[in-house]
Amino acid sequence: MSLESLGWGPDLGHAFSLLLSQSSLPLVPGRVVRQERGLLTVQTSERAWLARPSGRLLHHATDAEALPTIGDWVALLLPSGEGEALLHSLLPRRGVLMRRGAGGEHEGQLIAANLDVVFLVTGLDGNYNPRRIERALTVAWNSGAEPVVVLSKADLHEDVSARVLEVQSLSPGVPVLALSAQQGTGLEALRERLPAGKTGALLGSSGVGKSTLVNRLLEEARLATQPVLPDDKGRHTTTHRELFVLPHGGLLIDGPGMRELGLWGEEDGLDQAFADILTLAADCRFSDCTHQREPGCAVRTAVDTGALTRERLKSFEKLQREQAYHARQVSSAGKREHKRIERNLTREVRQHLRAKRRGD
Ligand SMILES: Nc1nc2c(ncn2[C@@H]2O[C@H](COP(=O)(O)OP(=O)(O)OP(=O)(O)O)[C@@H](O)[C@H]2O)c(=O)[nH]1
Ligand SMILES: [Mg+2]
Repeated sequence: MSLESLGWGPDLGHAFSLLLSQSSLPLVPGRVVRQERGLLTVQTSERAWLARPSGRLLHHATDAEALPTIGDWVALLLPSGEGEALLHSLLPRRGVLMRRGAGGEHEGQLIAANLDVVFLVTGLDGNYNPRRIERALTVAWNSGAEPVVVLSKADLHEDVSARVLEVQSLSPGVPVLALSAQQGTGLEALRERLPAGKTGALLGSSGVGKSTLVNRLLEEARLATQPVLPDDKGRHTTTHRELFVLPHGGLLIDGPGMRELGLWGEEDGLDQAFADILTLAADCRFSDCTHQREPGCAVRTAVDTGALTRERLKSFEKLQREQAYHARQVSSAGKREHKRIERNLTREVRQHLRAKRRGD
């Protein structure tokens, strides 16, 4: 398999040559194409290798973001015979898709790296939830990739175009596609959003039909899929992440369904996901208008006239609060870390001075 068919380009080539010139090791480039818990599979131009991050890489990783994930381009050190390859280092990323870790508030969780497109999949059955779409759009914009909303299971809804219009109003400037993986309709529009060599990821709750869609695009039933029961909160049929090379050349990542998408990071995804509100706010009398009680507030006027729904404004404010709260949490965690480093440094300096005084 050529690296180009996996999305390799001149920038990566340059970064890799630079790495080679600084290292005496016989490193080989490849892309992480499968991730199952800590187990990574890296595809090189020759073959797929099971790979383990090197001790050096783990040692220098100060947070979760610095660890390898699906979609990453990496430099491998191959074993002399069979066995695992050593994942020596990550090549520079174009962006990462992250959410807040489900367990701890201070940890981000990597979903994928180097994405061009994030397909936010929502089922047109019972799964539809506008607030969830707004949240997912914010997370997707934060990754630096282009979001596309995919309304799946279009065969189960009698007025698909009305739903498409409704979702378009929630996602200004974002393409909204409706498709049925079961019937094979609407797939061409998705392929057009994922040209050859570009990487996309499917993001959506369990049971929305992500793997069914991949099977349909691959033109073979390669992935396991499973019916959703009426009382089901999601069965998590897919348990690992995998990158597929589709027949038309696009690259698509499927993974386990995700119910919660906590905001992570302080990127400007919120401003992009709610660009309509920001445009309105530019006309508020006060530049620091909070859209609560100030006179001359263009945002509240839009709510009063029905141009903006109250629910959408609430959703924006809620996500803003979540991001601000989280940013404070991160900065206090950052401060603690800083203090710890300072303490260690002071100790080292003291030891050094003491040693000097002793004359060693
Ligand atoms: N009617 C209809 N059913 C579909 C469609 N696409 C998928 N399904 C069904 O939805 C169920 C769940 O599909 P999966 O592809 O397993 O869903 P998933 O998103 O991969 O789920 P996880 O792997 O758990 O995240 C299966 O029974 C599919 O047959 C569709 O376009 N129309
Ligand atoms: Mg699946």
